[in-house]
Amino acid sequence: MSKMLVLNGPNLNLLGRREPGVYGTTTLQELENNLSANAPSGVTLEFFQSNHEGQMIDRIHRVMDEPIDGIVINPGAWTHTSVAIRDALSAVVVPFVEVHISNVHAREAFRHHSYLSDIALAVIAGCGMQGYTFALETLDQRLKG
Ligand code: CA2
Repeated sequence: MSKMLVLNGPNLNLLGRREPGVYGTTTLQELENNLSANAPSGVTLEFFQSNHEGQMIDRIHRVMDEPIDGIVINPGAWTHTSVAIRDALSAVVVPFVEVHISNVHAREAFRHHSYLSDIALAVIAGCGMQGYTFALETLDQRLKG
């Protein structure tokens, strides 16, 4: 049995309600329901979304005192701005996969740099909601050795 934490950063609470051409029509709640229903065998999931950087950092820190085996994070715009989120993920020493719904490399230049990618187990971009599933499978495989 393993437990994974799925984190979503700022504005991702708007999924399915704005910009369907970029982010699709699935809401965050639907995404979380789908992931729970189709999680890899033996894997339980917990979800957290915040628009507040400090709240996200606090949530990441709590992983140090919890039986969390892996993190999937779509850091949203913090990807391109936040040394603080990087430092938090670095501190907890739990493997994480960085997910982007859109192909950030096919978008504006400011989305091409990530403060997280070089310390991530893997980076997935442009696969839509399926990217979260790929991330969970990647973590599951890694944890099984
Ligand atoms: O492609 C991704 O998943 C992003 O992480 C999404 C971020 C963006 O800043 C990154 O560059 C790439 C933005 C999330 C905004 O989410 C919305 C969802 C629906 C409607 C409006 C925004």
